[in-house]
Amino acid sequence: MANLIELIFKSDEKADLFNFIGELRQFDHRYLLRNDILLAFEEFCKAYEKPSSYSRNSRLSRLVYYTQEIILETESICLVYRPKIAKQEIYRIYEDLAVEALTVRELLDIRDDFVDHFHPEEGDVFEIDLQPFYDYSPMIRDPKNIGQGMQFINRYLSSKLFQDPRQWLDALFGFLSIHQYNGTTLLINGRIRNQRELSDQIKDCLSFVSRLPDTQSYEEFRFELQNMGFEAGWGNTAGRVKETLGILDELIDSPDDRVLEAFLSRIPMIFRIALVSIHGWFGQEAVLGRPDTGGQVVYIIDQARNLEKQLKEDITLAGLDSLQIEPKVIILTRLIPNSEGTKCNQRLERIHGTENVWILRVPFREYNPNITQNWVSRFEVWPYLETFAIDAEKELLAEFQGNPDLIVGNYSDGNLVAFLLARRLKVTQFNIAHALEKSKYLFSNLYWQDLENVYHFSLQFTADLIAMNAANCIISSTYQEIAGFPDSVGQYESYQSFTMPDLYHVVHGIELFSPKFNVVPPGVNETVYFPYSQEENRLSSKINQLEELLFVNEDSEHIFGVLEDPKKRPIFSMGRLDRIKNIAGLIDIFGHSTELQKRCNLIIVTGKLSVFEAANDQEREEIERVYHLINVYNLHGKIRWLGIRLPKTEAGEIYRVIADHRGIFVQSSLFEPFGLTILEAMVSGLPTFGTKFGGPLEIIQDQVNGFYINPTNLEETADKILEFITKCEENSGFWEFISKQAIERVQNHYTWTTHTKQLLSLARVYGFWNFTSKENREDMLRYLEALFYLIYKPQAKSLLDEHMQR
Ligand code: UDP
Ligand code: LCN
Repeated sequence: MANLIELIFKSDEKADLFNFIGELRQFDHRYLLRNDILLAFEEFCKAYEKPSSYSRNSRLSRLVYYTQEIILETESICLVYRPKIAKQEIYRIYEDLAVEALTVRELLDIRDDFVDHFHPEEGDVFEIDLQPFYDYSPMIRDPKNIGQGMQFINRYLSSKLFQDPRQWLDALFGFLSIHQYNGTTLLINGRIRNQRELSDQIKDCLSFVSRLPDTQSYEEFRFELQNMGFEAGWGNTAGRVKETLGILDELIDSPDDRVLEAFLSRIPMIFRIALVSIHGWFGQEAVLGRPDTGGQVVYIIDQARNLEKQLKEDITLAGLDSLQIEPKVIILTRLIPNSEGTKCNQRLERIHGTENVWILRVPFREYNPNITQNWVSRFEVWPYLETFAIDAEKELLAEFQGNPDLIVGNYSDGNLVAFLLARRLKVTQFNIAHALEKSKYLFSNLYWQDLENVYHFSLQFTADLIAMNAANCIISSTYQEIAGFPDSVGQYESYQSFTMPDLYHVVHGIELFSPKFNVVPPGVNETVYFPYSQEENRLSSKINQLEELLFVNEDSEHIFGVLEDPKKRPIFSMGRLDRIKNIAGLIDIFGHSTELQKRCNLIIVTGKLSVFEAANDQEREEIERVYHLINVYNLHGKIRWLGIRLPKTEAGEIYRVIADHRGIFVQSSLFEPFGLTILEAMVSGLPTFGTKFGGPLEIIQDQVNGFYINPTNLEETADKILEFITKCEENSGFWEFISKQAIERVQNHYTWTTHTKQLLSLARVYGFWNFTSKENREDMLRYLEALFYLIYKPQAKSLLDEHMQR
């Protein structure tokens, strides 16, 4: 039993626990989540006149604080207690306060029973358990190191090199022998036949290059190196070759993780990368703000552009320029024949400002053209992915003229396709979630059958389980994405155990302590998003036009609202009209506070503002909700709503124009997996108020370089904004102070240069790890394939049948 519960039972707080359970029974629902539980505790403390110290410091308060959910059963309660990150305990407490610990299996049965889907007399439900596959791989121990897989693996591998040098040096030699580019051998040739010869030749080669001037070009001594057994790839100058061989020499003599990391980061083994992103409108112009089209597109284009830059730098430094190596990055997406004026019907499109970064669009097979010729919601793409992967494989091989060296999946659909491709091509697979829908929608798994009609979570969650377990490495933008906070569950953590009533139970869905997890945050495109004070870089010709657009212009089709006093401080927000983005919630916050309306205007940018333009019910409802709230609170004259899609550079300038007016940015999502708009606003110098649900909690440091809000608490949020505005009015430097802090936060922690360097290091380290450990993952991959064929495909088939009727 949990120590804490034991202590409560031994103290006079036992009676409090009894009374608190009584309080919980006053709720008219039986499944209580953390917010309900905290509210009930607040009520309990009031009703029982507890001192304020009790609600914070008592044992019961601690138990309540770390309890994630409570299910009220007829004669007992079932409590899910998360005493610390990535640890869950389950208890049943009976009316007489007898306690028993429950297993995950029992919890899943209780949840099924709650929704009347527990029928033991009909036999067990299929149980998915991936734990056995992780039993033999090394595991991180301390939760605070979750998400630092690369450091862990480097330490693990270097200790192996130390403990068992013979075997590991053989492996290292084997690894160095396999590298080539289009048939040209790199690094070492057949003159070096084993690790012992490698060791000897390194010393000879080091003494040879040490006699050369550091700046001497590799081309001038390449034949001497070749004779000693070394091919291109060690460096572009004598100095660089000396350094790289020196690091390898040190690694062989006294291995440690730092040296291993330094060495691997120099190995030229990545030249061709496929980034897979299927759903939405993937393009460079006029797509942001369209349904399913937001940060993921921005992220991938910026990442691809920076990858090319970094690969080129690495190739030059490795001394490979003379081999005419051209790194290539392909963003694989779907081609949409009815492209609505976008370029999404073009097969190939080069990314602006790059030499060899392409969008490659492959169409879904036709099936029912009413569906497949058009945009398909991300919740409905599932039936088309397997054949898409088969078709895309051929196109990728043709475009790359060979295999890619790395496949990176994005979002559930892209990750599944990455899995299918990586499996067939035997290439390292990386995953990026962007948003795991499971944590976005409350009870999405428990009520999946009711939601299936619209969301098809049975497919999405199965695809997630397959792809996240198959991936060699998972890139997350924040730590919380993996393992949450002390008081909230992480996005990946929510896949550890869950029930899909009548379909399956997941008793161990993902291993959070696996070194496959790596936190690598994204950056912002610094040529588009930069501080408002950098006058020299700003779009001076456009500023007046954007001022007019934001504050004055009247255009009934794309702009709603005329400001009574355009000089008031602007509160700004920009986002898609997705329900979770909660743009309407911001109107509610603003409408709720007359004081806020007195002192500020609200300016909102979304891709559209007419119900006739809505692409789906969610968008339509959100647009209607916004108009409704504007009328209910009578916000006319105080709000501007722009349904526009601006070219990228102008979208960046908008934040700066708002900053010129000493405005603020508010991001009011009900849940935000990461939140690129937060980075964009902060680096532009806007004091930013970000939702405390999700990624912004990690980007912003509250009161230091921005502010947290709970957008469901209208009054509290309005008060926080008002408090800031009052401080700015009382102290003319306060806005500038927070603005400066916000800029520094992004510039110091969120850059694409750091991101791509880390990503490429990961690609090398995980490539080496797979090679040297000879980790046999085939058993797990076979199990995952079984899930694909036996669960995913039948569900996809029934969705396809439904599509064929439309
Ligand atoms: N964006 C835009 N116009 C819009 C809505 C969004 O240009 O009407 C851009 C925004 O600047 C950001 C991205 O789309 O670059 C949204 O990314 P974020 O991570 O904030 O949210 P997502 O839409 O991915 O959930
Ligand atoms: C998807 C989201 O919803 C955002 O929170 C992220 O910032 C974006 O993807 C990029 O990863």
